[in-house]
Amino acid sequence: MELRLKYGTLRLVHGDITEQRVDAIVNAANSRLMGGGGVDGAIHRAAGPELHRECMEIIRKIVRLEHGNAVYTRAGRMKERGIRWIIHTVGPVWRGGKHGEPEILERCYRNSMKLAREIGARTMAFPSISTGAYGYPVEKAAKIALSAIMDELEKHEGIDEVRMVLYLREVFDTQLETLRELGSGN
Ligand code: AR6
Repeated sequence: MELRLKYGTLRLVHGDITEQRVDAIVNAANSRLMGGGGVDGAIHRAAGPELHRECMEIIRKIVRLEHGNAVYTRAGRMKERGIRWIIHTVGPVWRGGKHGEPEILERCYRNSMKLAREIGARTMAFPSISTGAYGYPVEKAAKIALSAIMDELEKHEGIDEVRMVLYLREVFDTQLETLRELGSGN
């Protein structure tokens, strides 16, 4: 499903983010940019060791990436697939919802899109940040993710397409339902 907003299109895809032909893919990273499991592991494997080296250079400068913030690196071997940048953001760890988790998650999406505009990425892909190892409930996360992306695409010029790439069928189905609800409310 896709939804056309003022400055760009939001599209939902069931698939693997490392296989998307977009300018930038977003990584659900950790504060140390160490690589890990889930989508982070898949991105590091696909990009190769150069990505880890670049991440460590960033950590030498900033020590840690705070939850909700975003930085970018090149895409290592994924360059061959047409991906130019990886935007790394750290989602909130779910602790019941009253510890600022919704605000942090929203900032992940908005800051990643701001960074994409700054580096000139016109197409980008997001995973469902925080809904794996960090335990954020999928439906709640879908509302925040899609509302933030839609709002950014209504307000800011520069990104032509944002793809939400959902790896698990049930996460895709939840996002689809949420987008239908949000889209019809427009
Ligand atoms: N493409 C797209 N989505 C994927 C892929 C893929 N190849 N693989 C998994 N997902 P998670 P988090 C989905 O755990 O919750 C890491 O160890 C997955 O099904 O990757 O933000 C980091 O280093 C889920 O829906 O990220 C951090 O320590 C979504 O990606 C921590 O996990 C997010 O799940 C971050 O946890």
